[in-house]
Amino acid sequence: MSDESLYGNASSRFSRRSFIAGTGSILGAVALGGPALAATRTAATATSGPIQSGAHVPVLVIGTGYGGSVAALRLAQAGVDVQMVEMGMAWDTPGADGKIFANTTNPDGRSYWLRTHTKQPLSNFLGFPIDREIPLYTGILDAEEFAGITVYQGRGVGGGSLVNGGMAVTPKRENFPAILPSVNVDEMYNTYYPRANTNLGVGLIDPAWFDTTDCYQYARVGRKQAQRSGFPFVFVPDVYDWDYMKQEALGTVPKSALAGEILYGNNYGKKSLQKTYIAQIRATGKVNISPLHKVTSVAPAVGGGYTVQIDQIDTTGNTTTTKTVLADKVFFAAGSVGTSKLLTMLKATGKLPNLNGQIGQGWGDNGNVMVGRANWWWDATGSLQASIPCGGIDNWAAGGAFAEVAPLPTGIETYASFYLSITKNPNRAQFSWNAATNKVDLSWQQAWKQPGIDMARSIFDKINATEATVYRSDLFGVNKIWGDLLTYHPLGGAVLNKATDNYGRLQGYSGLYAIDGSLIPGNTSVNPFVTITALAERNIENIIAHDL
Ligand code: FAE
Repeated sequence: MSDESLYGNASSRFSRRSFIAGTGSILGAVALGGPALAATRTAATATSGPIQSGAHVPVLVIGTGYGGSVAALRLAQAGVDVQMVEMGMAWDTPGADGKIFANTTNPDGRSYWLRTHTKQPLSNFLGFPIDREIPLYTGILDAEEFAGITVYQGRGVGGGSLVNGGMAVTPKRENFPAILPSVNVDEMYNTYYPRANTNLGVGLIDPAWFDTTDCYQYARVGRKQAQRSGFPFVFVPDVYDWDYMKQEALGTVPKSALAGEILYGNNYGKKSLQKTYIAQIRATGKVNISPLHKVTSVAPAVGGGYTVQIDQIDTTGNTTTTKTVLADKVFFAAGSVGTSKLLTMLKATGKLPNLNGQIGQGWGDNGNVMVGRANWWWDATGSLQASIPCGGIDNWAAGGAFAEVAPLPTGIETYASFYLSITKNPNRAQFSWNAATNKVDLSWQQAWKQPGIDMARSIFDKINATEATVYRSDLFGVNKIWGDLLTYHPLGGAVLNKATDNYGRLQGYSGLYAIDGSLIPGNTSVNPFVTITALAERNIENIIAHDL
């Protein structure tokens, strides 16, 4: 069966989809399709399956990433029926190759969100472009393009947890006040970070195994070279199941990290939200998730609550049905970009005019820049590379950069060391509504990456000098050293204690909340999802205590 037939047949895949279905959460025995929202306020028949037009729901959560999953779980545990609405797919059904997710080295329709051409973060190899044609499909990785920057995001039930490297890093305590100045540090480090780490299933690689396994030769080269230049190398926790990876190396289980899976999903081994928070959510029986449903509008309803417009889409992105539901409370958990775009549009178009002027502000790229270095032949990095990074170089205090030693799982020896750096880049952009295009723009400029590049160079110029090596210039174009046109870590746009109160309640409207990466003003000093999760745990506890 061709990729086209596999990943182009929207309606059959959609109808076969098994929804994560709870009970009692859709109050759906209502007149469908009519302008009868008022009548639905009395309707109360529980069903499962996709959310029904005309439903009246106590809580609607937009998005199923980290923030949305924490909110839904804690609300359900507090006895509240929750509807989660997710624009991406459920990712619970294998394709014709028997796998749910495509391999990083062989992208197909499953790999990209509504693109006919891949947009790989490493666009070139030996200078040659490696992007290729793929069928249009609601795939898992969105490479969303704004002026000057491509923002990579996960699409589907589980959000970014489906595509990320699983690096689960708690920032150093001394860095926290600069990350979220209005948040009590003791509470975060005594209660909410531990809670997030436990629920996410965070663990560390066995250092003895690290020292001997072929698949981390690249990271051992990274460690040796960092230390020879006087930089601390630190192990980085991850949500990958390290025991599973050991079995992959022994050949006793199907391979995932050792088969190069990461960017387009891990079929085994990684504890994405589907296996952690969302599994717990299912167990409550009080949460219903509607995949391939995109929220397009939220506005106050006559008589209280909010009218939410939702487009149900097929796997080519076309709207098949437009639904209107009434929600008493709405949680924006569509990710930094998704939440910011919605709120900026809703404020500018008069749907939520009382949102304050901080909406859309304070957006940053977590200082992401990528770079490769060419090693000498005696520093081979290995043809087998685990796709899950496990260590980084910490030069945050002295040089403003934390560099994850990243894999290049090409299956061949490249003699390359590859790094994703998180830097203290101070530049912040703003989302704004463009009435001419009916779209939200982001004011980022390509030149704004330069401080991040300079900070990353505080590490790699020194390593190159010590090792007598050079930068690779063939990975991001022809003669282009820095991967400076992208970010994996969008943060901000509805910043805590500015666009919201100190717990995520959106200013100007009661019953509307932001509870995702949009709350964090542009930088977390490390990879962000543990902080997003911990902050959501903190905020939802306060919201449940006071608002429900
Ligand atoms: P997110 O997880 O993005 O969830 C938002 C969800 O909302 C998505 O599922 C969207 O499809 C959905 N959505 C958006 N708009 C709508 C709408 N209008 N209607 C319905 N649904 C909507 O948000 N972070 C780390 O800490 N460690 C890593 O190793 C790491 N690696 C990464 C690698 C890659 C390739 C990428 C792309 C990201 C990586 N990240 C990593 C970042 C991390 O995944 C990201 O910060 C979090 O996923 C953000 O969590 P949120 O809850 O904010």
